[in-house]
Amino acid sequence: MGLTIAEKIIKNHLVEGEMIRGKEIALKIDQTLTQDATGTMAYLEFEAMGLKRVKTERSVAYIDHNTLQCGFENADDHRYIQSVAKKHGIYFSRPGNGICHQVHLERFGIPGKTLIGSDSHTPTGGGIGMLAFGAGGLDVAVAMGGGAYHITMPKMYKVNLTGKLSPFVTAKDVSLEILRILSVKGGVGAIIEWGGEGVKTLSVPERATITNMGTELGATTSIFPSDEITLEFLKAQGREKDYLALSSDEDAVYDRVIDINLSTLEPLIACPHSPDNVVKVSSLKGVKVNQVCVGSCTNSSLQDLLKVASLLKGKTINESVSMSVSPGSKQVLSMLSKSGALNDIISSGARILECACGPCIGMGFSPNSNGVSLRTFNRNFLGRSGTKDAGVYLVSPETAVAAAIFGEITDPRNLGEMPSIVMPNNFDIDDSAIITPATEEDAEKLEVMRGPNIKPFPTTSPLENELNVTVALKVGDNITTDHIMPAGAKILPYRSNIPYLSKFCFEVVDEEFSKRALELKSSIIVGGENYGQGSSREHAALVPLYLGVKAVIAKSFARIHIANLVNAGIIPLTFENQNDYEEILQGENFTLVNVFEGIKKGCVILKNNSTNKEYKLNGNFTERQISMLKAGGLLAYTKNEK
Ligand code: MIC
Ligand code: SF4
Repeated sequence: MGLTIAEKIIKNHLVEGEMIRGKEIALKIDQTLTQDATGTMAYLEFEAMGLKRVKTERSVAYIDHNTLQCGFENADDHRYIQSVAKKHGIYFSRPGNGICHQVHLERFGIPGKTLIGSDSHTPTGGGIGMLAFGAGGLDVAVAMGGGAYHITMPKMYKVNLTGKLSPFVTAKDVSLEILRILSVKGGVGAIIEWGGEGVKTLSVPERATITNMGTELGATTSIFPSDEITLEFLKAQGREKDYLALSSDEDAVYDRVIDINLSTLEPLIACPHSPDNVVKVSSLKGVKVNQVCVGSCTNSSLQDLLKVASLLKGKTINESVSMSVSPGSKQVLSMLSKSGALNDIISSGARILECACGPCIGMGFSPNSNGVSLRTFNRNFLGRSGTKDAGVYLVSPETAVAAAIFGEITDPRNLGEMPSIVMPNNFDIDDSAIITPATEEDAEKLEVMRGPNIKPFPTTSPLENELNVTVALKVGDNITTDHIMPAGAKILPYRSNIPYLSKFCFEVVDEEFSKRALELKSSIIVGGENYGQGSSREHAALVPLYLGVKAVIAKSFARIHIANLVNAGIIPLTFENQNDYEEILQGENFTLVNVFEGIKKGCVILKNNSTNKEYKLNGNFTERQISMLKAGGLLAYTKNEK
């Protein structure tokens, strides 16, 4: 039987298990990346494991999320990450060098290698044929220490592309189209492989836009073949030696095949508050726009920004719109500057922000009250922009420019002729903002610098067999990690301070939750479908752990979040009978009965302490996960194993 691209890479990296869909496998990880909002915790965890040096082929620590520095907190965390990286063999990408996924694609990604990153958009690397996964910080810490990465062997979906994109229709519209077809949970448990003759019409940055947004489908990862277009990209980055051709076998077996004809696609837009709320741009014609943001790891490549610059050239942004442009990397910004394109953007009245995540994670540039913001980003979850009543729409750079010029949602095809963009044969290569680690010998003498914002990791205790718990919160479907543990400029600086962060847990859903959970001491959360979708932030598990949450019971879970819960020692369980969701109410008191046997058998009993009614909850745990849960999480388990 032939293999898919992903199966070929998995086969080469398999250290445990068999490639049987639905079974647990363990993979050797070649590369890791972290960003600063999850990195501080990941490196604290790495240090707690007591290892001297990373054992990967390449590990890189990026600073791109927390760059506002409205106090000592972020600066201290950056200094901590820089010093810990230098000591332990990790490359350090300085603030200003760019967004982790963009820089990693440019400078480090290698076709056929495995990568895990403490950021859910790590699958961006699939744009050059890497098998790249988003993961919790603890999983990344373990991989840095040479440990394997455990996942459930995914199903394989293929998206078969035919035709060619028309002018003003872009890779972003392809991402939105697949979200329209599959929804935010349609990719759960699957790797999405992009193939078909249409693939040859897409550049590496365009492919990376698509693999980046595959995260919003809930997919395990997304991947493109590695072909002559990949080679061209690597050559332009001075890295042709990293090239490896990769394609699926003719007789590879896919669980589902989806056809998309690029020629018939139209400009699309995702409406508030979910990336799969997709309609045609033309159907929203005339909606007044207050803000336009171009950037993020989805759409900040040189190709994207050259298009933006050429469309803005000689034009002035509508007076009702405030526009920002955040280049994805220093390479992008300096090439825009040298080519003169930067001037076209500045002259139009757009504000240039630094090469970082910025508005995408609510780090400044929040919209006005009730504002309409069009963003080239990947997520428009409620409150993520920093303005709870704003309406955030996700669009392509072309649609963003059209709105900026006309002041209302406009089909970008109204902009006239699409100027042709000439991509340079060679990118500017300047790695001076990437600091290399110290040699093993020099590292001995180096001190790791910690600031007062770094608080200890929440203490975990071994699991108890009988748990008296109260439902601290009941929520509906598609709860995101932005609901559970919001980000934004006011809270992000405290990612290494769990007690402080805990005050904001579920704030957008229920302001009293944090106080209530802390008082209860031992609680559970009840959720609907796709609980924990979105980011990889393990804080969405560590904070509930700190607040005394012992288990989360949901109709279904998102992949990275369920792993983070187990890593934190919180038991994720699903309803055997989905109707039980209706019966279990907030405030009720229950007992989780005979938990040890339950998690082993895959069926835990939840008994209502007033009515004595029993509910069956499922949890399909591997031996390793059972040991982790019993130990009180992955860190305790890893220490016990030593
Ligand atoms: C995001 O886009 O939500 C983030 C911020 O990059 C997160 C990581 C984090 O919360 O630090 C992600 O995607 O994993
Ligand atoms: Fe940064 Fe936004 Fe990308 Fe997350 S999605 S890594 S916040 S740019």
